[in-house]
Amino acid sequence: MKFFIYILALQQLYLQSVAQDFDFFYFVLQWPGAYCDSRHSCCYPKTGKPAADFGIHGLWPNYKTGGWPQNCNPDSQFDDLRVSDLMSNLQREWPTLSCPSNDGMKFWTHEWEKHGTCAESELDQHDYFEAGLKLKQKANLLHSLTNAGIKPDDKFYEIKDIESTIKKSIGFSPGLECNKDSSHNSQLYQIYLCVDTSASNFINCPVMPHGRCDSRVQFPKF
Ligand code: U2P
Repeated sequence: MKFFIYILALQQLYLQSVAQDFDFFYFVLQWPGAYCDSRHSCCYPKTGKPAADFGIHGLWPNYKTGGWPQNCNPDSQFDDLRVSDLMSNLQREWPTLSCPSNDGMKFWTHEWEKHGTCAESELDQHDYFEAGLKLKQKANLLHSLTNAGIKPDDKFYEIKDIESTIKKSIGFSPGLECNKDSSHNSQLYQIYLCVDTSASNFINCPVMPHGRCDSRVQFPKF
């Protein structure tokens, strides 16, 4: 009998650990012009106005059936000492835009504690942030878009042209998310790229995020 209970307890432990697993990541980049030119407006980080480039929003573990795990390990808090070698890159590539103005710690803490802790089976804190930085470099989205004539100049572009340009460049279709500016124009806000569980290769999206984009969208200046 004791042996039976022991086996049941082991099985329970196993199920709990598997339940926290995930199938792929969304690597989410945000266009600062669209973040700022919307309902919530924005505040520049204390380190100054970010570059006119996509910034990292997050690297989010997801399930291929839809949905995602979050806040998986309350014992694993964000510790800036673990990413001290990445700090200037984080400030440049993963800038916070929320108000009031701050140095980014709050944003990275949120992303680590909500999302990163659900991928700890694959990446520790340092590797999680480093993976985000490497993926940003690998994607090089603004470069591909501007090369194809799609620029952040307040003009409107066909959503299918944005999609096909990114597909041509990274090999896989992105998910696109739009928001509305103060005149209710649909504008390009976030780009979702799907990434394997090692956080190093782009893959086909098992499930696409809901994007709310019109067929033509504005690419706002920043
Ligand atoms: O879409 C609104 C917020 O929901 C969270 N989100 C969305 C999609 C997904 O796959 N995973 C996920 O976490 C994001 O929350 P945040 O990380 O910003 O707290 C997103 O902003």
